[in-house]
Amino acid sequence: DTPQTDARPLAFPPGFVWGAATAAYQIEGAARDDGRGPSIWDTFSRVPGKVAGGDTGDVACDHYHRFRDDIGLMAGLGLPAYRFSVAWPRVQPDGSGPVNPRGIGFYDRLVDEVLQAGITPYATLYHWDLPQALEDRGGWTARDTALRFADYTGIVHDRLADRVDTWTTVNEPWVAAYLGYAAGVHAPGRTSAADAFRAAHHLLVAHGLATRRLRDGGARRVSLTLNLAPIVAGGTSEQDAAAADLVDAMLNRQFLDPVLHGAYAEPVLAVAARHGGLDHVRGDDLTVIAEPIDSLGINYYNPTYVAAAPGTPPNPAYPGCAGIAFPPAVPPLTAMGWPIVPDGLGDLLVRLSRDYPGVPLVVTENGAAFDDVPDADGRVRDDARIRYLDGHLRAAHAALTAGADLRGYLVWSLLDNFEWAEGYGKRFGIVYVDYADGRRLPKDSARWFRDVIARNGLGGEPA
Ligand code: GBH
Repeated sequence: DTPQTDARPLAFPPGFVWGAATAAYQIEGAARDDGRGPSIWDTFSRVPGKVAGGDTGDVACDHYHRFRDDIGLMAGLGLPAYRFSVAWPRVQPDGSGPVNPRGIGFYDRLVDEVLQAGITPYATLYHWDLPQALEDRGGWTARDTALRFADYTGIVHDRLADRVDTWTTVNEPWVAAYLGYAAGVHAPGRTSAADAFRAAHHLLVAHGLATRRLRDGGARRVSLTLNLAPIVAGGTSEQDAAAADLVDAMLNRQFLDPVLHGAYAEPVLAVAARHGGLDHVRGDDLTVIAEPIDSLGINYYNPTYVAAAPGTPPNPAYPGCAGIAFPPAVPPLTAMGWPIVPDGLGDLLVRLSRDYPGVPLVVTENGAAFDDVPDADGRVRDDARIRYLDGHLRAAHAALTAGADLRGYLVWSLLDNFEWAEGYGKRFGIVYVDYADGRRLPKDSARWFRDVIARNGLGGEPA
C-alpha cells in the first residue's frame, strides 16, 4: 500500500547506472580508531551551537565496524553502484607525510567487499573532512592544501587503482568554500568572503592537480561533483533577471566555467577582485583546472529563488550579492525546509547539456529528509520520499528525452546519517538507522527503489 505515483511506466536507457551515495564523516564513526587523525568536522562539531543537539560524527552509523552488513544490505536492494568517500585523515592523519596503513586498509577492504557483492564502486576523495593539521596551516585558503591533496590522491589511487570505477575528486566545492569560510555554518566556521574566494579557487586547483595525478596513474574515470541549482527570479523586472544572473554566476558558473570552459565568468572575477583580490589565481591555474573530466557529478536538491531587493545586505554565503533577497521557500517542503521542485532537476540537466555540451552527466546526489518514524513492526512508511524520488526521476527522464546526456542516478542517501550542521535529526536515508542500537530498517522507499532498479525504470502500477 505504497502511494499511487504517476501511473505512466518509464524506461531508462540500457546501461543507466543506479545507486546510492554516502560520505565518510556522515556514516563511519570510529573517529579515533586505527590511527585516524582529527578533521575540521571533529573540531567544528565541538564548538557549542554549531551543530544541532551538539551532535558529532564520533559514532555516526558506526559504518566503520558494520560495513560488511551495510554492503549486504545494498546487495539485497540490488544496488548496481555505491558512491562513498575516503576520509583523508584516516589515510594521512596530518594531511601530509606518512600514510596510516590501517586507515587506507579500511578502504582496501571496503572496495573488495563492494566488488564481491557485484556493486560498482564510485570513490569521492574529498567530502569535507579536511585534516585539522592542514586547517591549522590555512586550510583551503592556502595553496599548499591543493598540493597536499594531489599527494593524498596519489596515495589512495596507488592502493585502490583500477578497482574503483569512477573517481570523484571533490564534492561540492561551493559548499566547502562558502558555507565553510564565508557563512561559517560548516567547518571550519570562518566568516571571511576573501577567504572563501581563495578556498574556492584552491579547491578547483586541487581538483585539477588530482585529476592529473589520477590520469598519470591510469585511473579509469575521473569526475567532479558540484551542487548545482537553477536560479529562479521572483519577478520579471530587469533587476530580478540581473539578480538571478549574479547568483547563477556565484553558485553555478564559478565552478562550471573554469572546469568546462577554462575561464572564470566576468561577474565572478569582478566580485572576487573586490573581496581580497585575485593574486591567488596564478600562471597556468586555469589550464590545470580545465583538465578534461569523464563525467560531471550533479547534486540537486532544489532551485534557489531570488528577488531584486535594493538595500538588502549580501547573504553571507553570497558575497558581492547586495540588493538580492532569498525569499522563504513555499510548500511543499522537506523536513529541511527545502522546496520540492522536481522540474528543477530537469531544467538543470537540459541547461547543462546546452551550455556545457560534451560532458556526460551523472546525478551523484538527489533525495530528501522527512520525519520518518518506524511503526511497531519496524516498518517505515516514507510515502513522501517515494513521491519525491518518483517525481525527480520523471523529470530526469524528460531531460533525457530532451537530449540531456544523463548516465546515472545515485540517491542521497543509503543510510540516515550525520546531516552536518543539522546533526542526526534530519533523516535522508532510504534505510532508517536506529542510533540507540545501530539497527538498520530499510524504509518503503528502499523497496520501491529496488523495484525501479530491477525494471530499469518506473512501473505503471503502484510500487
Ligand atoms: C549535500 O549538500 C551534501 O553533499 C551531503 O553531504 C548532504 O548530506 C546532502 O547534500 C543533504 O544536505 O538555500 O536553503 O535552498 C547539500 C548542498 C547546498 C543544499 C546549499 C542546499 C542551499 C539550501 N546544499 N543548498 S537553500
